[in-house]
Amino acid sequence: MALAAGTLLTAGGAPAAAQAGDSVPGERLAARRWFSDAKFGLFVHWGVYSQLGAGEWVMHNRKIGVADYEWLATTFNPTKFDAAAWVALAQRAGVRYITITSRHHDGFSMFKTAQTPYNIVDWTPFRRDPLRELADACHAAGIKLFFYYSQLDWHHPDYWPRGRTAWDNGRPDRGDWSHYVAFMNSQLAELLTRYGDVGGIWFDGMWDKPDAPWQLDSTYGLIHRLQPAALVVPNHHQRPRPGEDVQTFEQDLPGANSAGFNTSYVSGDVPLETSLTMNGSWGFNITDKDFKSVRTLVGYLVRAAGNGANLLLNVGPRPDGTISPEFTARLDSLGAWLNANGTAIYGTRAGPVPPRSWGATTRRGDTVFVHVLDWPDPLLPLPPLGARVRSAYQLRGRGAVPDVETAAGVTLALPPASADEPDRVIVVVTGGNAAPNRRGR
Ligand code: JFZ
Repeated sequence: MALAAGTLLTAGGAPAAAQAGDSVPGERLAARRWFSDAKFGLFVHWGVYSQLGAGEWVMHNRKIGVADYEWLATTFNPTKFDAAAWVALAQRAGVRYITITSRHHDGFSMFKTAQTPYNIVDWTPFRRDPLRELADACHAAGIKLFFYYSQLDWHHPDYWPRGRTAWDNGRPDRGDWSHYVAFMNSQLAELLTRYGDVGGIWFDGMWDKPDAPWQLDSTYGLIHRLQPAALVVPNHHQRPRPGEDVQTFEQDLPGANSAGFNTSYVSGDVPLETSLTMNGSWGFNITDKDFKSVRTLVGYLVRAAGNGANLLLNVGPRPDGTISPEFTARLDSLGAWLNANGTAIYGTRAGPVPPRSWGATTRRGDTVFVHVLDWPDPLLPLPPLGARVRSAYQLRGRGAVPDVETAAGVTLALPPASADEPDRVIVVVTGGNAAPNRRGR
């Protein structure tokens, strides 16, 4: 049946049922499918705050006044910044997209903007636009670039009335909120018209003034008009709203709410993402050496995928533009693991068995990937997989994995665990599409 031009399609390609207030054009549905296939992204928190080596909230935490922070910004000069080197690292790591802070809560723009001289090109001796250089390198490498954009602003005088994180930092006790919203929309228009194809905008900071008139419809409409395939990724820790394309969970697997500030609600309609620090800091923190092991990071990547979610893993580059060896070593190790096991991650969806203490499952069509992260027994009992098992084998080495299947499920005889393998991946070929788990998409 020929579909009328402009028919809205579901993620599976069928005509989309009308969703109240949120009809999604086919090109954005395709972008959502791409996002769900991508599975692994690199988060980059980098800005003037990196100079103090105490994380990206240092302006707030140390109550630095606007005038003093503006002086600090005049000294920012990341002369060793090399976009090609960052992208090469991202490629080695196996990430499919990069999300970088274009403007964090400190209000300093890490890109050339006509809306304010308070930007890296006009305000600092660096004079270059690192986002321009990174966009060019990403496009050349086939890596999508997303821009983190903070709605919260500790610098702009029109961010008034102040929000939850306000302190007396020298701004006037007045301002025009509509001017601030127009300022944000003008900057977003610059990011969406001057840097080529943009994967999307990763919003953050609405939580500072949750009841403010953010005029999201006009902002989201602007984004989708300028780049129809650009995704809106809001870090508001709430249920997705019309116009939003991804539900992202900060420092959490979907629904876990272990961080205490995410919603436990998990959308069944939009792609999912977990954002995660490698240590305990988003921005460069010179004393934070509490880095997660590669085994733990592989576990997060696997458990995110088992929830049908991406992992957006963070680095906080140093003020000179280099990335610390603790970050680069882990990214290289993750890339090596993905070189050997990536087929069980990329392009998959949540498997028929929701994540368990022992691990998780992912699926692609008739194939179920059983990720055994932590299981001491030689036998692993699984519930029914939604289709009969035709064969089972180890992803690495292709060695057969004996299985016994009954109406109660299938038991796998596992290969022995090894210290250097964080995830024993068992490929289970079934006789028909493996039914998704409660959140399969
Ligand atoms: C936010 C930012 O504040 C942070 O700097 C980083 O960019 C992260 C990815 O996103 O983190 C938050 C935001 C709000 C809360 C906690 C962490 N909150 O409301 O508890």
